Amino acid sequence: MPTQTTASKRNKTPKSKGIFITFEGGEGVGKSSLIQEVAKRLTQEKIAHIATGEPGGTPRGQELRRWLQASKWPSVAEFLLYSADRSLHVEEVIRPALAQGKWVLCDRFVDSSRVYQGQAGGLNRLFIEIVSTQCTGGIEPDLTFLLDCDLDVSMGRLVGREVLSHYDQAKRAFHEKVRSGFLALAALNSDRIVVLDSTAPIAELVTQVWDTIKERVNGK
Ligand code: ATM
Repeated sequence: MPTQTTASKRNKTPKSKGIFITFEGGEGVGKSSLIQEVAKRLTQEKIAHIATGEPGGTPRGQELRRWLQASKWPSVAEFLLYSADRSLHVEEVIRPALAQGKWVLCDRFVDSSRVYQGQAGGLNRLFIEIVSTQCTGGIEPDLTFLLDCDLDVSMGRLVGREVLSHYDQAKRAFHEKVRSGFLALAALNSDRIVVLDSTAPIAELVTQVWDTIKERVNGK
């Protein structure tokens, strides 16, 4: 079963001034386009923010991203590389931005490890939670948008990309596990994770994101 992040657990997160919003989902679901559009909206609203993502949110993280994509890693080593990337990202980018009162829009975070390495990859869940807590120092997203999409659509989008990673080439069964893993995680964390139909027009998705932000993080 996916790990549940309860509201009470999140309340123990050290208080930060900014708002931390993550975007999750399988590959080819359109996370980066949505993040760009939400960032534009924040700029219009004169809200200080950054858009970042994992793996590769720091210069050394970019190196780790190259390693991760260059070959297939044993599952524990792979998870530890994602974790090293996350630890650098939190310390060098996310925590400082939140402390300055900026909103952080982040393409993937711990939920990706929970699903790709845990649900789909079979890595021990407790191990993932313990290492991830050390890497994040307890920082957790205030809100997460899960872009969900039928596999035929998302895998069709991937075909248009120039370089296919080893993940892209993996069997459809793996992508099915990823999709169902994310949906299960969302069902267990409905106070934090909002599921969006990624086939909806982008303008509609931005409106949904904006309405949810106003409703859920209002008054933080
Ligand atoms: P993007 O294509 O969203 O940049 O993600 C790169 C890959 O990293 C993605 N591959 N696929 N499919 C998911 C994978 N990933 C993990 O497996 N675990 C993690 O913790 C993170 C952050 C990413």
